[in-house]
Amino acid sequence: MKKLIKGGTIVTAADIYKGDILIEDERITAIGAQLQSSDAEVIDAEGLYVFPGGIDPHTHLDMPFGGTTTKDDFETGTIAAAFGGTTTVIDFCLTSKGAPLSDAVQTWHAKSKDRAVIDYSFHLMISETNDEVLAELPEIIEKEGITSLKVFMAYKNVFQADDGTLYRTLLSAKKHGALVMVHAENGDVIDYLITEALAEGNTDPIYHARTRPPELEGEATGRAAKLAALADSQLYVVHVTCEQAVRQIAEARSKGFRVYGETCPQYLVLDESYLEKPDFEGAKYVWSPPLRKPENQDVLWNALKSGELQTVGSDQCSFDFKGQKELGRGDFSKIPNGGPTIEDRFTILYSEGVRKGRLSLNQFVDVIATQSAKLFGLFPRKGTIAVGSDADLVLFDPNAERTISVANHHLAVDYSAFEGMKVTGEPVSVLSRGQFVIRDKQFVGKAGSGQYLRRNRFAASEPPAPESRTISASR
Ligand code: DUC
Ligand code: ZN
Ligand code: ZN
Ligand code: ZN
Repeated sequence: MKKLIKGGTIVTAADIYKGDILIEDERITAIGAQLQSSDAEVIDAEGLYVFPGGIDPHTHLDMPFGGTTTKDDFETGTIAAAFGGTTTVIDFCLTSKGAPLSDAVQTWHAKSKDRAVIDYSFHLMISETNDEVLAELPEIIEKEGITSLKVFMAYKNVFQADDGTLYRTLLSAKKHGALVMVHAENGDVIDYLITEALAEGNTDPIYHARTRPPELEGEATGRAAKLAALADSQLYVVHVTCEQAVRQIAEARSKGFRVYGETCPQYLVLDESYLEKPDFEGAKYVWSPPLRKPENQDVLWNALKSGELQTVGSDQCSFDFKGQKELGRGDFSKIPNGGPTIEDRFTILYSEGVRKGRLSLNQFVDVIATQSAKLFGLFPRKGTIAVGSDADLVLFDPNAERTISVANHHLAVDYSAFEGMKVTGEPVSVLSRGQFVIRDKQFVGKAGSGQYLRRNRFAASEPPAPESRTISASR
């Protein structure tokens, strides 16, 4: 069955225009003014924006962490994502030392296959670079289309890899066309600060932030950027929270290095003071890196606007307050890190970004979809509205007003990180490959209808302007 979306205002990262979109099967087959089709279902989009479906480059669904597992899985998580205007998620596949990478990938396929309601892909965590791993990697990149690798510079004795592992991953990624992602915090020093805080009896959630100061994010970001430059490879820094880290990324880019950065909605609109909420409620706001002082928010918005940061990921990683976050009562280091953000990423960026004049409509589409499609090998199939692209579309009412709350969200988790926040703009209908997943604000999709996406190899579509490609000794 064909569909004809009529009368909407089509917005891509480059254009804004009124037009009709014809969909046949899974793809867009025509875009134009006053399109006609005798055998298409007509969908009225008058008064609505038509955006490309959001791409969330950073989720943790059904992920074991800190002795428990995220409350939301590939079914509840992708349903909530769809309600929020996201049609593609790229989740982090965790690996275990000593086990084949392919085992981990199969585990992630099993978690997602019959559950996801929108399309999805995986990044692959690298925690060691011995001969077995380096031998298996090219095959995984080729066969699974997993063209992004994640290295943790923090979480000592859990996920943390050393600099040698990061460097060898960067070299291998360059050779095989992958993008290396880093969680950039100095895990060794954080480990010391946590031990010291607990020994002094400082056990409340606020000490999560005090033991992970922004200097240690800036330091690790700069270190990773310099290793990427030395390896002549490419680097993507996930969840950038602070000025110190933005500065390191901007400096590397100004020298022409392929260094990219992501921030998350929570760092744009929440701050460190949330960790001081009474009755242990601060635990709801424990992310790593932590929420920062409010002055960092302007730095992050400005970096999105200037293009120093390219993307916004949710870092969706939800744990119930009851029974899960509570594991850290009396010891902040045992609070599972992460929060529910997948459903609100798109609307918060529109409401706080576009409506408040911090981003143009085109910039909004760029950071919410297009840049992730380009960096992670999905463009132009995903991330834009063009003939031949997948019909992943969001029909968006720019004037709808709503209050974010656990009472109306679609996740399984028992709280909202943005409880009480008033937002303007809401997805009305969402299509994934030509099929409605959300129609008139109702879920009409099906578990298992999301497809696994094999992605193209990394290709720097717009390398930063090379000013000078020498590595400076200073940090
Ligand atoms: N940060 C979080 O907040 N959650 C899980 C992983 C991470 O790095
Ligand atoms: Zn992380
Ligand atoms: Zn994460
Ligand atoms: Zn997370």
